[in-house]
Amino acid sequence: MENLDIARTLDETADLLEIQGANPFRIRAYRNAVRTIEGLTQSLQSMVEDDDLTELPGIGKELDQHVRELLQTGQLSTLNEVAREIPRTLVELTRLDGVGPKKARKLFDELGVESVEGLEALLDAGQVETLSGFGAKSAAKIKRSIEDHRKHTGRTLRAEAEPYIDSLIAHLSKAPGVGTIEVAGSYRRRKETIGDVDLLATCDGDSQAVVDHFCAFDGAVRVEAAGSTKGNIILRSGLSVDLRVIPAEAFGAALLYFTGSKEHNVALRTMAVKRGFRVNEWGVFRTAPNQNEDSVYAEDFDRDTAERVAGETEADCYAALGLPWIAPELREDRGEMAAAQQGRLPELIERDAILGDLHMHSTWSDGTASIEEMARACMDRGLTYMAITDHSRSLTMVNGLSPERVREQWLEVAQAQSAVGSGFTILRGQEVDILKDGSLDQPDDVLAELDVVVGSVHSFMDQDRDTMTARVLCAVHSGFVDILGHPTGRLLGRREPYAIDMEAVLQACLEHDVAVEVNAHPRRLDLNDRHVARARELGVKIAINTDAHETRGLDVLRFGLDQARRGWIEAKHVINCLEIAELRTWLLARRPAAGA
Ligand code: DGT
Ligand code: CA
Ligand code: CA
Ligand code: ZN
Repeated sequence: MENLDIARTLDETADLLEIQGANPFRIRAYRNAVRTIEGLTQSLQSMVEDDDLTELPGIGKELDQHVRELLQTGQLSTLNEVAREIPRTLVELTRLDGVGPKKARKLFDELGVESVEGLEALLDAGQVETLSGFGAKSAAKIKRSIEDHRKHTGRTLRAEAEPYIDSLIAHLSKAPGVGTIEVAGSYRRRKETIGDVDLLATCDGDSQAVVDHFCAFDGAVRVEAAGSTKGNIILRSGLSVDLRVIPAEAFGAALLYFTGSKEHNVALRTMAVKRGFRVNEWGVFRTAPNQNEDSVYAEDFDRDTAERVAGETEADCYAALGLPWIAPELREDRGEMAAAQQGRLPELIERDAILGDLHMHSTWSDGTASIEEMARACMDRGLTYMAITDHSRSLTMVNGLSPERVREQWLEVAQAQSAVGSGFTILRGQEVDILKDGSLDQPDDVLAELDVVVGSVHSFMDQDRDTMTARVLCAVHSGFVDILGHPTGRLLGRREPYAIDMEAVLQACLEHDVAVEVNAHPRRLDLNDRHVARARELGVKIAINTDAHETRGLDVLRFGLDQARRGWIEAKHVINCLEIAELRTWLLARRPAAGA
């Protein structure tokens, strides 16, 4: 079992225990262990013999036993026991917006609901709204979240696939005769979710041996296909992985083809045909000019007379067509072909360009680290500034800050600042709720004294489009909001974006010089790639923030960068690429004078 499979099993056990109503401390112990395991760089399998796992944070005797049992048997008896009382399918119910563990239990106990499908049937029959604690409104909400949920099943967050892919590549690199290995497909294009994984490899020997080695991956539960140059396996998580073994001289052409997107491939082929070339997964071919130009498919040209002009690397293939190499993030047929032809491809933002992080939480609200710990973790990651942005008072569930507590927090910010020294700057920020009516969840004097205000919607997300748009515009017009946080409120695979006129929001952000956030959390990643591209087109500033709730949460920055790159973003568009002095100048200039 991979670390991630162990973490997943323990997490599921915790979910079931929660539905069962077990002791919250016990549940938390499981969750802490999950967090620790997810953060390990070594495999538990390799640690279990020599190391005492209880020395790891969050792993006590019980969890140590669980990990050992899972590694030895692939099973967890505790999970099996709880599952006798609570069907495992109930966990899926708790993932629905509007159904927590308590409601799932109630639906199971009183109506015998065991699955999302079962729940849907009872919703349609009107049986849920009559249950105490539910009502028509909450039934309607659950109904909507079932629809949201449906749209996403089958796709995997790229961030969740990443560790599996890393171990697959490590495994594949030990195959006999294997050369270059690359991940193609949507994963390489850095899409937020992926349908399946497309691996490519070269080999200088027997390609069948490489496929066989691949199929023996111990994370595979099923081998779907194992041909001489192609294999497909299914991982425990359900993720499907394709492998294609490619001759080295065609690797670039194959990488280009299987990276896609399909739309980019079609655009590329169309252009190639016009210039007297054909492109397929084997290479770029020069063809006689008088061939049928109607079809862009490479199959219908005469292979014997065509001259193969490129194939070994992607750059060669593009160059043969007179184009610069196009970054995979741009390959969506959204103008990249024209930009490449005209020499105006963007200089996509890189990790090193990010100097600070302007959205994160501490123990003052729902974070797990102190302000100083967050600051030091940012410094470890090479940043030179940060804003601490805990929640505001209306979010009582997460201990949101009252005006009094905000002022108290500033004392601690000052202490943390002097502790870390002047080489790093801690800005006084806050994630201020945009309330139901569009007003902000702090009095003006507090807002005016904050260095950075991230304005976000966290409640009443089911408002209709006009109401929601007016609400957010009101906050943008207030003059106090510097950054519009996670602007659509979506949670990938869990919750759809709220209904909002993003064009109107972006226009207003432009007018009031408010930056929009690309929230780097892999489940959020809003703005999405198209909205990011539109913001760039309009000239709206972008912030790429982690929204970290623990020090490790700062590591998600790269997913935000990926999303920004998919929206053609360069460092010059991003406010947290500014040096602190420049950033301060921007913040001060747009802040209404304090007390005025
Ligand atoms: P996914 O897996 O749904 O997240 O998206 P992709 O883009 O990874 O799509 P996938 O796995 O079906 O195929 C990988 C790439 O292979 C795709 O981006 C383009 C190429 N490809 C696959 N099938 C076709 C096809 O029928 N026509 C063309 N032009 N390209 C294809
Ligand atoms: Ca794919
Ligand atoms: Ca595929
Ligand atoms: Zn938030």
